[in-house]
Amino acid sequence: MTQNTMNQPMPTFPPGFLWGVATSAYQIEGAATEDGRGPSIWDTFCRQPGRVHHGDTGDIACDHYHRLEEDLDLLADLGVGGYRFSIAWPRILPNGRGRVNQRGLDFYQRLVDGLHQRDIAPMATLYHWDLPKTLEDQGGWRNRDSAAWFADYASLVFEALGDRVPYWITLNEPVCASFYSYGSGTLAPGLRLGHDAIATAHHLLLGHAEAVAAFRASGAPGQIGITLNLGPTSPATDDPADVAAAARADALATRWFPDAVFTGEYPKVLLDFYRPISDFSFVHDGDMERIRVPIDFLGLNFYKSWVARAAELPSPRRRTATDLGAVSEVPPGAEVTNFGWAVVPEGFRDVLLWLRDTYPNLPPIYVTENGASYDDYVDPTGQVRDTERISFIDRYLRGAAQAVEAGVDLRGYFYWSMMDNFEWVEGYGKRLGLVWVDYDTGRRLPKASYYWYRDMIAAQHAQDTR
Ligand code: IFM
Repeated sequence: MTQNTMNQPMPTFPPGFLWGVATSAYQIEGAATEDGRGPSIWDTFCRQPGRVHHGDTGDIACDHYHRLEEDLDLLADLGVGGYRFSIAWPRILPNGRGRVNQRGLDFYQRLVDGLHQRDIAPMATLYHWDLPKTLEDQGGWRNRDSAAWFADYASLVFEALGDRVPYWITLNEPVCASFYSYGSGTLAPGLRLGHDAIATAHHLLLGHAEAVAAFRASGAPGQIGITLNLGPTSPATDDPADVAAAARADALATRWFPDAVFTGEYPKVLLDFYRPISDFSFVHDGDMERIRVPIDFLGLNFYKSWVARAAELPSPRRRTATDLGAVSEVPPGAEVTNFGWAVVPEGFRDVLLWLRDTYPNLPPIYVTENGASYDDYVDPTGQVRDTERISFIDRYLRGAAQAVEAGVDLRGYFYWSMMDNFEWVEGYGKRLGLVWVDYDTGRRLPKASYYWYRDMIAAQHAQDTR
């Protein structure tokens, strides 16, 4: 057993457990028009009035593009063994296809080399929501060709960095990049569609499968997986209408993507429910078999769970893919973060056990995101004492440790996020980082949680070498 600064015994994770932190390109890089980067759907979405809190954009973000060395040093001081970042497709291919922007590739070469110089393993995500605008103009993920566009881009990146990146993630949170981008329209490109939104989810998965195939063909030595965010949803009451509504909400928030990836099927409850709005003509012969391609690990993003109750349903003609006749709420009595998300450390344990028990062919798991937003501030002594975040991480790690103890093959944990950043529609209004960012000056200030996490990792490593 190791001690953490909360002075309670923290369970020891298995030797070699990969401790890390995560970020994504659009959320931290800035330099939106520099060195040949093309526009993405987020550049245009942010400029649509009313879409993003305060009208914020990722134009400058954390200015990571110019502060790369400083940020790499912060990672080294933190003592992490892994760093998860994403590659901006429009930096590499400004038009999504065709002309390659070498200066974009150079940036990621510097990042990957800088990580290796500091003994930090790179974990690269190929798609964290920043689709090149030119591709959206051609239908984006609604267009079945998007799978091939993505695989071509992925192949190019494998060629440039495949020898130096041990962990690859094809997609980050495809439920957000499809259902919440083309269905509810809360994320870029902000469309509210039915059948076509379900098709985007399918095309993203086809893109994933083609990228995995391209990776295997490239002969690169690393491992490849997909990152899924799961939001387990149970019924708010035992009223049959609430039970049915929760089953639909859970099928979307928890099962749609892992069922497809590990069983080659979509959940029947949603296939039946979607019939009035979709004939599923976008699923071609052989697609599901391709989507079930074996992967080396599952990336799990876990934050919260829900309870759901039945809600009114628009007529099929007006229905989007996220109109499920269900409303999801915070479980009664649950503590919440300042995002209003339930704090459910036991839910973390349960989702890990559920994955293990549901999918017999489940590969090892890396938690690729977990974190919390609180009302952080720099106090008069110049420090950010984010004790709530420390308590959050501490409790979630104990939940994860229980799952490991019960036999779940969990190989690593990446806190989201390394630093405060552009939180999508919340703009800069929500802070989840271990490092405070002063957005006026770009100055970085490690929070108390950064030092806590550093000490916890050091204590775990001390156990490893005992
Ligand atoms: O900031 C996001 C990240 O981009 C995807 N997962 C959830 C995080 C917190 O909302």
